[in-house]
Amino acid sequence: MKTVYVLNGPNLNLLGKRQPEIYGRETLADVEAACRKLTDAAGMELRFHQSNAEFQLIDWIHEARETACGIVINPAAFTHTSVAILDALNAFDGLVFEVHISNVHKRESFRHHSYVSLRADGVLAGCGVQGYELALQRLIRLAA
Ligand code: DHK
Repeated sequence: MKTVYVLNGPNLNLLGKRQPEIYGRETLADVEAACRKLTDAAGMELRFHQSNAEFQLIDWIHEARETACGIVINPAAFTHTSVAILDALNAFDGLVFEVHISNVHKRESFRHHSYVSLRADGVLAGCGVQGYELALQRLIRLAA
């Protein structure tokens, strides 16, 4: 059975409560349920995680090296700062899709640059939490 990781960075544990005018009212549990529907239907295993700690996200990416065919990642604020997450993703051989709930290009200029985009096979921004499903659908199609 193929395994897929969906990783979420800092503050996404507050999804649904934090700035709903930007990030919407759906929770991370709603996102996980939607992702699980897709991986179940594809006969894949889903490992869905969130952390506020950079090292934890890196450790999950390292774990994925051994086990997974792809990673969907919303690195949240680490998108714009973390060379360490980019380096970890560069050490991963499978598919990588980067998701942003909001359209980061419509927001402050410090959100326009992404280290992770240097590695990502695809980037989804501004599709709300549906971006996770769109990314996962693409990953599943490519990995099948
Ligand atoms: C989420 C965050 O927490 C921000 O730091 C990013 C991203 C955008 C999102 O749109 O999902 O800048």
